[in-house]
Amino acid sequence: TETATVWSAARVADILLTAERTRTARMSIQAEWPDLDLDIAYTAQDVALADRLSRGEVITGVKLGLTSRAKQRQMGVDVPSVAWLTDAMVLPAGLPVPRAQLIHPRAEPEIAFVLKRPLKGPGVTAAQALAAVDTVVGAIEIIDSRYSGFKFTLADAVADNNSSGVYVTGPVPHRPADLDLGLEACLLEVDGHVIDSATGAAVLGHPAEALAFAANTMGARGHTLEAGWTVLTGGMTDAVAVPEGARVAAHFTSLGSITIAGG
Ligand code: OOG
Ligand code: MG
Repeated sequence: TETATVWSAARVADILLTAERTRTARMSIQAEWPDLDLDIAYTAQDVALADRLSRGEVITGVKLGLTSRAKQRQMGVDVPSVAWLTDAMVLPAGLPVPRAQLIHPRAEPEIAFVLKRPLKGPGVTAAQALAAVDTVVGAIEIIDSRYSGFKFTLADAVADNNSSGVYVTGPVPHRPADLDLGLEACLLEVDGHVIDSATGAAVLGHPAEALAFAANTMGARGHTLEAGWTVLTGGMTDAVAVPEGARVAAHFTSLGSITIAGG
């Protein structure tokens, strides 16, 4: 006789952390457990975070998911989401993609904020969010879904910490007041060929809207975005697969250039 599977947020977290550790992609969890909703998914995210912290990792910030039309179209999900960043996800500038840790890495250029003051929603506006920013930097995020073929629902992706992999931040910090972030452009290159481009306005109209969304969504769950944290505001363009031996670069108008070897 078959025992019915007992699903819970803790079980979802355990499945996805095991998939991450063993570099084994799996099918959508929501396909197996239709009751997996956004609430449970965010709880699974927090359970997984507690596990990461128990292994000695330290929170470095948060990352937005699916904040641009490009990403929403690519993934077939049109609702933004937020997830955790820890120091284990920091890729120091100049190092290659840590391919041995990842399943199927994809790169995406992002605009990132470093906070000088805590931010806690609900009710945080984009202007209030921007006033809490110390510096703006360019970033490349290397995402890595635990779902085969990056096929997932919104709840699946949230439970999977928004496909977190590693991230590298750029070399030219600016004060937010010195830039028009809606107009800050980025060229995405693979092996020297421009394959996509976007400006900051691709991110919810302005990256500060993504920061406000993060503060409000985390705030609804009782979490504060802390001073010193980095906030990745979400991929500006489609994410691109990072072939072995390739070189991916993001060139920003004011925020400098970041190059990552595919490993
Ligand atoms: C979900 C995570 C998305 C972003 O910047 O949109 C994300 C995915 O596309 O796998 O990090
Ligand atoms: Mg991203």
